[in-house]
Amino acid sequence: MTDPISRRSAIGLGLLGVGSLGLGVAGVASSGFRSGPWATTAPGGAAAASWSEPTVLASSGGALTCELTVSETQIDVGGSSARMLAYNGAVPGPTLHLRPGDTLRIHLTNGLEEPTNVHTHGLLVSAEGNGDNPFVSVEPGESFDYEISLPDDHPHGVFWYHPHRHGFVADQLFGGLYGAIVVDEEDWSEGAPRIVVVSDVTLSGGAVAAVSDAERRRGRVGEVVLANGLVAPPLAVSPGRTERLLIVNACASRYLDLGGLAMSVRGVDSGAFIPPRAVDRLVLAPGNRADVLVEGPERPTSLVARAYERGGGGMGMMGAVAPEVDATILRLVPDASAHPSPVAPSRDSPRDLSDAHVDRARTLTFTMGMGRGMTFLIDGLAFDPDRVDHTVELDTVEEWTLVNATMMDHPFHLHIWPMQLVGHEGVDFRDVVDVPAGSSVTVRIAFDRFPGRTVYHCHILDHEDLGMMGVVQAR
Ligand SMILES: [Cu+2]
Repeated sequence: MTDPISRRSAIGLGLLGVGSLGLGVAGVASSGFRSGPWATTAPGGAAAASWSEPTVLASSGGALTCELTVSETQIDVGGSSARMLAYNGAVPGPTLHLRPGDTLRIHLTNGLEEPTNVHTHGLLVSAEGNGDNPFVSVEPGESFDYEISLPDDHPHGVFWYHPHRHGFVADQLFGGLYGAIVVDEEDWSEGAPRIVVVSDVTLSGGAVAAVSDAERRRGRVGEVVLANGLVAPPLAVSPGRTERLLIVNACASRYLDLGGLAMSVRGVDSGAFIPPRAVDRLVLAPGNRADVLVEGPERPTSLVARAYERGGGGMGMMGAVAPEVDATILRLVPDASAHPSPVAPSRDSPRDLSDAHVDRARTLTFTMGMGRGMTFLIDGLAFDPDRVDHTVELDTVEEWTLVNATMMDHPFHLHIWPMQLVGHEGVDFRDVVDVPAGSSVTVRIAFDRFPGRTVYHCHILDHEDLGMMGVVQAR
């Protein structure tokens, strides 16, 4: 391929726009990143594990039928062992490889002592019945059969799944429940894109640490950052060759302010960037995903996540929480014998809504206040699964202005329908749109299919569990 990394810029969350932010591209040492406490060694001082990726479950003949069993399990995490929550005994859970038009059938079995369910984050599918229905509750010891049909024109890219049972989401995700979904037309037997599921966790006494009320209000951040369940794993890459990384931010609250090397971003969330955007900084809010090309370096080079300021830390009512520190996500290690991942053709974005007729405009406002404990509200209301907050007409385009009237950033996730950022260079579709403290962001949404009822919410999952979620019905 031609060198895509000719123009340095940054892809941020809505306000950064394009322009050099001056981060170095030669790795941690020269770009001013501090090393996190787990940057190069695993807990206990053991050497970091070798690279590995989750098991792949691939569809065939138009369907993927699989079992996902949720249980508390002993997991090896960066050289130590801890009790975590797992899909099929692994953290992350298996990668689901699907094609447009496929039917995904998941037999979900709940081996926990609390309810759970599963959400296919970013998939353009029905939210009704046993589809991607966030109102399903699978009780302890019970099973549920999901059947999720992808349309023939489903966007290619990386998506993910995680629990979405209100009240338990942050605890279950932080405990280890997440996995990648990739939709494309490729045959991976000849080589596959690299899956990089990034998560964070705090371990204590051989288990996932309990979190304080202050951490819930702030949005919990784990001490250890994991890539595919590993601490700063080494990925062998051939110098000068292109490697394709499909990155998922599966952290419960942590923003990933990625840098340390030059990246060519082919897309974020459901949107494709054509041509790819050359950047040396890429910020992924919780729930965001990215399709990224990197070039094999001549020297070992780390992809790092800088500590990100998301506001609220100085608020007295938040209570004391430990500061976030920089972390190494993975290390690219030169190896001339390494096989580079194939780079699939660029995909189409959803229909550009820049010039679309807007049928209706709405404003949604996030607030926090003191009630019995701190309240996290949208339009003055806490989540009620029996209330419909907004009813939208099918086959219309709406413009939503998301107003953040608080002192903390809130990443806004709408299920089912992608949101196009208004007033941005190029076409930029997101499934999670960050709304920084004290600001607003405007998006356009085509409610062009999938009648039914689903949710929108803050993807700092503690905030969602605390009530920052609403219900939208399309009809
Ligand atoms: Cu929030």
